[in-house]
Formats: sequence, structure tokens, C-alpha cells
Amino acid sequence: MNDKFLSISRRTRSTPFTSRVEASGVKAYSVYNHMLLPTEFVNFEDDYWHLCEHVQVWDVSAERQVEIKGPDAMRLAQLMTPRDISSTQDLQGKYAPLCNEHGGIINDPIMIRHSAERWWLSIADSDVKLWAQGLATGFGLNVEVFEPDVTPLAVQGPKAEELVARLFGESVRDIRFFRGEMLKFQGQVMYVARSGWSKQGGFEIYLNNASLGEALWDKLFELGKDLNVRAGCPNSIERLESGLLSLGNDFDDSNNPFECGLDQYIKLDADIESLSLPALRKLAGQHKKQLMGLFFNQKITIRQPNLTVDGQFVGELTSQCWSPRYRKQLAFAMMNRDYLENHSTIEIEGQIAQISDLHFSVEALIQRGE
Ligand code: THG
Repeated sequence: MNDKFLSISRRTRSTPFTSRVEASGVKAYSVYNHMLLPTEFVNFEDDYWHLCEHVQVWDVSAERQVEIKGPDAMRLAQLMTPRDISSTQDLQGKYAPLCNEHGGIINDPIMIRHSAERWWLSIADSDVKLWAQGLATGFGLNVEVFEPDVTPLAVQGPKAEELVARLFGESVRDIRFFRGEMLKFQGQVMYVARSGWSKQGGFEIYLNNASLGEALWDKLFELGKDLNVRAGCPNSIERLESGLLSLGNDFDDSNNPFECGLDQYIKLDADIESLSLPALRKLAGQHKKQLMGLFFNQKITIRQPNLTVDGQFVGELTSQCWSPRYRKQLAFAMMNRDYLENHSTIEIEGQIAQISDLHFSVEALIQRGE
């Protein structure tokens, strides 16, 4: 599909960093949570190599926060997810699927605990605020649910720690994965965590005062000049290589966490009040589909998402990219488990793909010299 222009209005929200993103030469946007999300700067491959070698600043404001505040905040947060979040520490984040009463996935946010009575859900692209408000009303909970003035800015790449340490001080080096600290920029105290939607390492700065957006961006670029800092964005090559899933692309509320390989984030025997756990206990092991990785030894753009063998539907392609590092075409596909039982390859448009888990067993790829 050719790229088309996007009409931007208050409904398609810009961010506190949009002026700087534009000045950095953004090539394309997506709309995510009704907000602009940059998707490309130089080009996917160039952006990819730069991310893997240097440091990038990403405007991920579109990862909106849904704040749950009040005496029943902990109860509502736990109702929403089948992950046991009872042991989460203050300023800790947990990646957790949110599921409905049938086990379907509503969203896959990072759930951040500020205190038992104050949680942020740092959401992927679906209207979690409405869902949470509906649950709060239905269950008669004493909470407020709203979207605060918070816009995450991610700093990602091997030199991210150095850049964030220059901005906030050496203490950031001690922050562990998915933990955070309250740190100060121009007198404003904000949440800074070691996280981000890449596996190149880095931090996310949850700016909580939109009027400081341009100053924060400019400071990072001033401090990062000799680190070759550039504007970037979640990169589809890096995220496929890293096995990071994208709601709306790879799965939606017609899928359950077992189908998506998110079993590890669910505790079926937990003694918790979770809306989806009763359904998920029944679904465990019964799922008919499984999200898998596919890789081809040659470049191929698959145009038809429905995968068939001898006229039979066996799966659906959900994401694909060319990996310049492994020189493979990578894809994710929601495959019928029947097919997976006795096949480890599939022929698509005349080319054979190996079927792997979501992490592409990258070491195995290298060892096999494929
Ligand atoms: N950062 C913040 N908010 C977000 C995202 C983010 N909201 C939308 C989207 N990304 C949510 N989805 C994910 C998916 C994966 C991860 C984070 C958010 C992730 N996963 C690690 C992994 O798969 O290895 C670790 C998960 C774990 O084991 O705890 O980081 O990126 N603020």
C-alpha cells in the first residue's frame, strides 16, 4: 500500500515532542491510542543499525498512561490482569496481559505501581481507560480512572545508559530492569524506568509536564552529541528479531494469552481476584492456535496473509520484515496447532519457511549457518 498523508487534528493528538520529531525529519507516523507515533526517520534499515550501535530518543507519548487512583486501585488493577501483581513493589513495572472475562486480550501494558492506591497502566493501542472505568462502575469500586499528563520518552540503544546518566546522574546505572526512580529535570520530579520496546537496552522517562517536552528533548540531544544520538522510534526489524509482540498486529481480543505465548505472565493457581482467571483455567492447553516465528532464507514479501496448504487454511501472517543482520525474512504467524503437530516448515508463495518459536532461536540460526 502506498503511504498517504495523514490529517492531523485535536482528535489525532500530537505530543509535547512533535515539533522536535518534525525537525528531526520524521518520514512516517502511525496513529496509536489516538495519538501520533513516529514509525520511520531515515529508513527502517538505517534506523535499525543506528539503534543497535548508538542511542536514540523515541517519542512514545502514544504509550498513554491510564491512572487508577483510590482505595480500590489495587483491587481494580488485579481484576484486570491474570498476572499475579500482589508482590509488585512501589516504582516497579510488570508486563501483564489485560484480559476480559472470556480470556481475550484487551491490552498488554506495563503495569506500574506507584503505591497500592496508585497504579499506571502504560498501554498498547486500545481504549483501556473506558474498559477500566466500566469495570470500576460495574464493580462499584472507589477509584478514579483517568489519563494523566504523562508522555513517555524512551532512550534506547547501547549508549542509552551513558546518556541518561549524564542527564539524571550516576544513580540511574543502578536501576534494574523494569524498576524505576523518581528523578528531577528542571525542578520537576518524574518517573524514570529501565524499560523500552527494544532489546537494545535503555530507559523510559515519563515526562509529567507537557510544557517541558521540548526542553527535555533538546537537553538529551545536547548531552548526547558525541554519542551520535538520533531521533528514532520503535523499529519493526528490531522488534521482530527480539520477539516483541504488537497488539492489533499480532493479536487482539479474539486471542487468549496461551495462543500468544504469554503463558509465563499468568499464574493459573494464584489466589487472586482476576476477571479472566476462571475462563483461562478452562482454556489452558485447549487452545487451537499458536503465534509462531517463520523465517525464510531469501527476501520475500508475502502479500496474502492467509496461509494455506493444499487449499486448507493453516494460519495467518501477522507481521513481517527483512532482517539485514541475519539475512532472513522474518515473520510472525498465528498458526493452527494441528498443522504444527507434524510440520516444522511451510511453503508460502513457492518459498519454504522454517517454523520457530517467537524468538527465532537466533543462536540456532547462526550455528546452523543458515
Ligand atoms: N513501554 C511502555 N509502555 C508500553 C510499551 C513499552 N506500552 C505499549 C507496549 N510497549 C506494551 N507492550 C510491551 C511488550 C513487551 C515489553 C514491554 C511492553 C517488554 N517485554 C520484555 C520481553 O518480552 O523480554 C520483558 C517482559 C518481562 O519479562 O517482564 O519489555 O515498551 N512504557
